Amino acid sequence: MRKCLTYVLCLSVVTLSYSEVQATKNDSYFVIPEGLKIGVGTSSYQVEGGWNASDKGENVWDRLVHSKPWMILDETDGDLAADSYNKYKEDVHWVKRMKFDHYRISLSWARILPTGLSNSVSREGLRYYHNLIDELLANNIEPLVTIYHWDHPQVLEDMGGWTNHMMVKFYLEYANVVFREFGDKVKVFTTLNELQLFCLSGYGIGEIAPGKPLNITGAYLCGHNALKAHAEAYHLYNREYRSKQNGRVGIVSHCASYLPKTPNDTLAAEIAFEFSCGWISHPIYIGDYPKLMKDKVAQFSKDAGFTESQLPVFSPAEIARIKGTSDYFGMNHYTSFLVEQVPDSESNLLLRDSGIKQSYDPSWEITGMDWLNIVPHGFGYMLRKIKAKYNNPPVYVTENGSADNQIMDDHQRIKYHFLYLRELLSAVYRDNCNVQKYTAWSLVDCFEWSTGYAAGFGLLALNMSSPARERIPKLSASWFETVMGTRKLQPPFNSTLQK
Ligand SMILES: *[C@@H]1O[C@H](CO)[C@@H](O)[C@H](O)[C@H]1NC(C)=O
Ligand SMILES: *[C@@H]1O[C@H](CO)[C@@H](O)[C@H](O)[C@H]1NC(C)=O
Ligand SMILES: *[C@@H]1O[C@H](CO)[C@@H](O)[C@H](O)[C@H]1NC(C)=O
Ligand SMILES: *[C@@H]1O[C@H](CO)[C@@H](O)[C@H](O)[C@H]1NC(C)=O
Ligand SMILES: *[C@@H]1O[C@H](CO)[C@@H](O)[C@H](O)[C@H]1NC(C)=O
Ligand SMILES: CC(=O)N[C@H]1CO[C@H](CO)[C@@H](O)[C@@H]1O
Repeated sequence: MRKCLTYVLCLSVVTLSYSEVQATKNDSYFVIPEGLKIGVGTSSYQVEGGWNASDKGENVWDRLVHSKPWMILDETDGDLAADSYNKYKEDVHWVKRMKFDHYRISLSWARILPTGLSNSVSREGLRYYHNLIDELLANNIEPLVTIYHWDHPQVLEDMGGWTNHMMVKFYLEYANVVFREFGDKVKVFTTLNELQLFCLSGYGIGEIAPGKPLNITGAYLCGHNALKAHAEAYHLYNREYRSKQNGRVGIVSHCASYLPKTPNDTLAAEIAFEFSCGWISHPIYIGDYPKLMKDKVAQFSKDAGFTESQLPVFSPAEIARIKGTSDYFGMNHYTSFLVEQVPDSESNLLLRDSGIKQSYDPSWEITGMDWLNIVPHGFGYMLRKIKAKYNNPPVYVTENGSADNQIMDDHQRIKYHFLYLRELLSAVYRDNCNVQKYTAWSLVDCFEWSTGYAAGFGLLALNMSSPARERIPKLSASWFETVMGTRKLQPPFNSTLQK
């Protein structure tokens, strides 16, 4: 890729027009306010490696990559990944170097509980996470800890995993160990990451671990149990830990934006929202599954010859138990889609039941992942929608990032974060959206599930041909360092960080 010397020359490379930079007339919108913290994230299976270190148990990802390597685009695995199990100090060094406020990590269930259950807790597993968290705190970086990010123990999967209602109890035992061990140091916990994705892709389509193609029935069952597990963990924290530890507990929802293909079709956008983001946010913020979703699935099930709706039913007691179980609205947002209502939807598994078809606007710029278009206004749309629908909860954007194909001069990633952060700042200043955290995905190129290492989201690249897995900063790392150093959104530029 062509190097460019000044910001103006960069414009042609990143196709960021002058008017796009100027679009925010009010310059004070570029200042990052006191109450907005900016950080970066990774997750356990995607970076740690050490898959068989000490007494760690096997998890569903270990099983999938070893038994069905063809399910990963480049037939790679997370056995070594970024070797963060051994190189966590280097990761923290870089987070510090870029002056980020927080680092979002997740814990490996099978590393902490090798048998999946709480009767045997791994001392080595606990030690690793204590070391990592202590290193962050020593460097004045806030740890955001996700308890479950898709890598549960295989032994629990052998009992049905998230389709077994006992998973609620297994998860609660694990969460209890986590709160007890780490709650003195960690003040932000996330129970589950992107329930929609691990249920739809893991148990509906079966394209990620545990790789079970159980159709929408399996996905809804997974979601039902996972929502209950989340709520029980929240209540456990309230009952046993909150008064001493004084932290915040929430869940992270996958909220892509669905924009009406024709301006008058706002119902299509509403249906698509309720089937995706609303599937888990409605039970937590309003109570029960969204009515639109219940009605549509009931009708679809009937038409398909089922005697009952494929969407399980919560009892009134369960509805009450789940409602209100979140101290913040955790949101992962990457991109947007156009939606329209069609008689026979051939859309993805989830939207099929809704009669919605999704597509892209051909004018949107695509990135290294074909589903990921750069649509900053869709991000603002989602932030305002969450404010309006759920009474302006504190929002933590827990993931947001753009993919490339091992490009070091990642102008497009800088452009992405510039435009999305600018949109976020407008939502905060102009629309009074209560956004408190923004987290770039990801610190380092990592194992991107079924894509393997074929596309990286990292601000740092990895030398994959070296067993030492050296971290090499991309251009976006220095851009973020400047943004964080000045606490002001900066136009794209091009000086690279030195180690
Ligand atoms: C751990 O797995 C690696 C392959 O990733 C293998 O080479 C090594 O022998 C294993 N170690 C143990 C102790 O099983
Ligand atoms: C999934 O379920 C729907 C509704 O019953 C059915 O039309 C479809 O063929 C099923 N798909 C697979 C792959 O079984
Ligand atoms: C929206 O408007 C278009 C063009 O006027 C029309 O074809 C379409 O049927 C309308 N859709 C809805 C849902 O009203
Ligand atoms: C610019 O934004 C700041 C912060 O929200 C606000 O106080 C100020 O009034 C705005 N100025 C104009 C000209 O809109
Ligand atoms: C990656 O590692 C290999 C093997 O150690 C080394 O030859 C190569 O120079 C490294 N590449 C970079 C970009 O550091
Ligand atoms: C579809 C999607 O958003 N995928 C991303 C979700 O988040 C994980 C990290 O948890 C990324 O690796 C995926 O690419």
